[in-house]
Amino acid sequence: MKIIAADVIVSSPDRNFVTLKITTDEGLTGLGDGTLNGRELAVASYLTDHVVPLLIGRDPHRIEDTWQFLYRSAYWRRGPVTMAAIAAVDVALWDIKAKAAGMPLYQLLGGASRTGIMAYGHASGRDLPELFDSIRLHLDLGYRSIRVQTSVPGINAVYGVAAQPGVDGKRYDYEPAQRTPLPAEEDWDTRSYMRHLPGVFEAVRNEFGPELPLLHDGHHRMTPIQAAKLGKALEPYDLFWLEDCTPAENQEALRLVRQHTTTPLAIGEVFNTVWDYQTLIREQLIDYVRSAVTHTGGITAMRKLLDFAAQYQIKSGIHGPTDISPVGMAAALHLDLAIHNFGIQEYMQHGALTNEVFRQSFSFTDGYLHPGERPGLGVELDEEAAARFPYQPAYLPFNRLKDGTVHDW
Ligand code: CS2
Ligand code: MG
Repeated sequence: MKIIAADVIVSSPDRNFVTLKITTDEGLTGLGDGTLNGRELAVASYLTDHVVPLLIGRDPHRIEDTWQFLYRSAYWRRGPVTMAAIAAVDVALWDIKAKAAGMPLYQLLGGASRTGIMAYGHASGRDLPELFDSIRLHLDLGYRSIRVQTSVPGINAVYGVAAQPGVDGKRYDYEPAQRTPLPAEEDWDTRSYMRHLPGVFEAVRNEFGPELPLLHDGHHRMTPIQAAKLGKALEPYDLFWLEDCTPAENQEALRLVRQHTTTPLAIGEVFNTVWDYQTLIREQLIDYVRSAVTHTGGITAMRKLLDFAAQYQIKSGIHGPTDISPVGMAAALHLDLAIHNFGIQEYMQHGALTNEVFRQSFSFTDGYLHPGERPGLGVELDEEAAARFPYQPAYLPFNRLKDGTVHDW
């Protein structure tokens, strides 16, 4: 079998997506997600201008060889753009191989290790009553694990708090990337946030009881000692995890956090290779690997990363916001079902326009996701529908502290 075409499809139904479609001379096609929020065109160009010419004529079945070729022959390795481009090719090839084998991808990855994939959803509120309503909405939607994000008195805009909480029957919609010519500036103050958050979790536990798994995303904003202090303050509320509590370029920073708290830690959504995790995994400094298949070199690389993590009893917590396309989500679900060290899967639901462009076969029942039984990934792209939604420039916001200093968003 030979690759005869590779098309890069950039579309913007509810938000921008970059999809790679590989076609073989035997009529099989495979899809891969290369969406990098706010930098989509960089990956589209990397694919179109540098990778696609290298794919034509190749044997699509040689996935590992193609991965190594794209990673090593580029000379310039790692990084979000390169690894998203490699991921798009890798996932498309796994889609083709599973279709050629006539089985859903998870079967090719070793078969099912569980009957379903526990998912968590995003609840948020500008105040406690709105937050409680949002949690109830997600319980009604079938979620059995909930991420809690909340506004903070004195701060105008905080990550993760939905513009429309969905209480009035509208879809719960939090899309951080705004279709604006420049990034929106948001304000931040860590001390206000750290004073406010423990009280929110106390109220949520009082309202919903001790069992409901609760997660929170610190979104890279605290120093190591602040993260240690917050982790400790949240211990009475038994969080499933505290995510991205501090920027982790300096992996050793987590040693200080670990010294002070037993709150489980999840990190990695902005990571792109196993190398970003070496110290974190070897020294048991995290409990969950947060990478997305789309941003970490695809299924081939993610499986190796999760196998490494498994040696340290560290589990998966794959990144699944709406800026991971249904193709990237499907790839994650097949991996989630097959691996042993599965922890939890993030699941933000895509909008109606996105579901018009991407026809998916995964299901969500009583809190559990399943990739479905169709051969391959189980996602098809409607190219005519995709063409109706051309790319629109969009940026993620950024933060400034009260004194004007740029801060992690
Ligand atoms: C977040 C993301 O879902 C999460 O855990 O951290 O929503 C993140 O902000 C976006 O993916 C950025 O594009
Ligand atoms: Mg996050």
